[in-house]
Amino acid sequence: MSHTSGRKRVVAVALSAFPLAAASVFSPQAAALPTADDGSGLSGVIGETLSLPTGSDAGNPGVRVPTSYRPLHTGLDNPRQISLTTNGGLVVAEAGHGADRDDRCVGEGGGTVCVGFTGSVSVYRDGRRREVMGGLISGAGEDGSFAIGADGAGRRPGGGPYLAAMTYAPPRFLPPGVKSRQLGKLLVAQPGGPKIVRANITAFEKNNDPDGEGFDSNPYSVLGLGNQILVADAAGDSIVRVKDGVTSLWAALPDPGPRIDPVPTSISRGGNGHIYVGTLWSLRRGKARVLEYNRAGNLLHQYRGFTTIAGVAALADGTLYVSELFGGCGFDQIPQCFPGRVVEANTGGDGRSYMRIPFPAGIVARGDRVQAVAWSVAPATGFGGDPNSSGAVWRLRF
Ligand SMILES: [Ca+2]
Ligand SMILES: [Ca+2]
Repeated sequence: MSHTSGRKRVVAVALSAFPLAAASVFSPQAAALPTADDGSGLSGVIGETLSLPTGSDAGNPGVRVPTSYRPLHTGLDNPRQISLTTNGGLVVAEAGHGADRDDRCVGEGGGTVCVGFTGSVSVYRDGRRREVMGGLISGAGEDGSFAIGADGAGRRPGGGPYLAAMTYAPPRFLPPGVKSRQLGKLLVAQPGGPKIVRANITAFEKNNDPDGEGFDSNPYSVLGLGNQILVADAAGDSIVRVKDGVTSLWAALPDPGPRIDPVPTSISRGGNGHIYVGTLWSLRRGKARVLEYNRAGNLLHQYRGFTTIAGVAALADGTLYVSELFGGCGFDQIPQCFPGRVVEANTGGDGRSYMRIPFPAGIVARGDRVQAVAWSVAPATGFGGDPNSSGAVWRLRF
């Protein structure tokens, strides 16, 4: 495979694997995903991404290019959401690397998706990894990149079982022999214990369709609170509440109009107790927003001017740390520069600063101690097979 076609495949899989409202690797559209050479189907979206401006870093007033990062944990399999526990643990969702067997692959060329049970939820404490949920369904490209599956993970502040938000795919798009009972669900488990379905998030979307645009579901991020659990349905454009065994709508995201979807990829609790939601905003550069809600689900503020948000952390003093999955460099600059950056902003609207981080996702902050996922679309074996670019958690210093 030539370098060029390899790069196109990366783009195609990237766009199919992330929760665009109408495209995921498991979706009917993706089953017919073009190889990016035939000029049809998703190529319009692909073209939009490839033509993203490359000098956009200079567009932020007050830019300073901050300082340093240090890998804390490497060798992770498509790490996504991370969250802190009250006793200092870091919960990490790993979407896995797809299948370990060739007969678990469907599709052809750049649209090939391999499905297995390689996803997990782990807790890191004092540098040690402890898996608390394993055997989670995972779909990925043949090389294990751009997986989806266990995209969200966390724990309620009082402890209790760990939480996993599982992506959705129609069962008919799974390879023969692959069971689908985890898909679209909120799973809970005690360490070493059985995985239990706590709620069917996708069924809520199917039955209620909060955005009125038809059924499309991809549970992608989870937040455990004292008396409720919130799940962001990235394709449903909603935040679903699970409380006392009942699933209900916590918030429908603002509707930006036809042809654009908010796509909530991330949800976290800020230092002020409010809830912050990060959005992909249909991959529109500079258009993505952070939404701030009170605990009842009322929208308080919107912070604009971001690109493809995949993680958000908010400090009590108004500092925001925002992961921009495809911010900064474009796909056409790989391998000289990889897409992705983490932005330090604040709710007062003053200057922003940024750090180039390849494909960042989950992010947490306590004081000035910022930890973010890097290489979130890479398997443990590394992006493009380079072990230096395995999924990781980095410590950032702004
Ligand atoms: Ca819908
Ligand atoms: Ca929508």
